Amino acid sequence: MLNKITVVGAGNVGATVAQRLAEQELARTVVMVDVVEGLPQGKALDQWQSGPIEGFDTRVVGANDYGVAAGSELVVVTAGIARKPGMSRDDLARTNAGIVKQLKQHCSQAIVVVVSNPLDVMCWVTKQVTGFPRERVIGMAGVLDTARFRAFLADAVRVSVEDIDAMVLGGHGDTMVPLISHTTVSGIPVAQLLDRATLDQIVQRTRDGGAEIVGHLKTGSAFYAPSAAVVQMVEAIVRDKHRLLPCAAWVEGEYGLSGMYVGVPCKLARGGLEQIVEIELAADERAALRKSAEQVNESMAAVKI
Ligand code: 2OP
Repeated sequence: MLNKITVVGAGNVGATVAQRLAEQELARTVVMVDVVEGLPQGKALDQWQSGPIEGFDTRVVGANDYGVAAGSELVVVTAGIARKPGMSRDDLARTNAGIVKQLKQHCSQAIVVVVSNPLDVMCWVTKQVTGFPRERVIGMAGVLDTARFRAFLADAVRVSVEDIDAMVLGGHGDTMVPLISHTTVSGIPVAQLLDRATLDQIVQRTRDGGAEIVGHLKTGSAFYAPSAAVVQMVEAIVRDKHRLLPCAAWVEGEYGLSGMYVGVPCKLARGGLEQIVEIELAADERAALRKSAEQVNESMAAVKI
């Protein structure tokens, strides 16, 4: 276990991440930082008091400034402000950059897992502002998108979700790339079990996964699956598991792409991103990944920090 993990943001995603981290005892102390007075303190106290029932000794602490977060070995960034009418992308990036600056100052050695949207651009802002190497700035999206894909596939095939092995690459948005060619059900290629029309429907539902939930909640977005996805990545890092998971990583030539964050297969271990693993893709998947990366590039170009 680590000594200290900080979660920036005590909203639904942040607070659920903190609770899951504590339940898995991934750190001695989990710090939740949020600008709203009383919110992180109240939620942290409540979570800490669930320890005797859930059986964890992790201390959860809430704060409104980053002093308590000092020296964290790992930071999960869920905070950020949503774009409001009249706000430009630059306003958005600047405000989010302000959050990240605090991290650079107080947690200079931390591995940062970024969750805030727009995900791929926020990863880039974090890397730029902190100057941290790519090993220490990783984005969460692929694990979530893959979980949605696996859930829908398991439902269609009528098997356990545990039997579905899959990976979704690309940016976290409409252009994400579920890899049908590498999706198996207990080793059986999924195309042998589901017809093309069903697979296409599932791919589309995966792409719309976040929006489908916003459609139900109206004033909020998903947080149970996103927080589970973050904690799977954190666990891989803390326990040095060398897990191969789809994450947003800074590419330097892998898949023929450079200078952007995009979802690719990543090995996660104690140092953070250990390796981007290059695999053979079907021609349409490679083209889709390139298209997705172009879109991330356009979003990055539209932002000045
Ligand atoms: C999601 O996909 C909002 O990015 C979040 O649910």
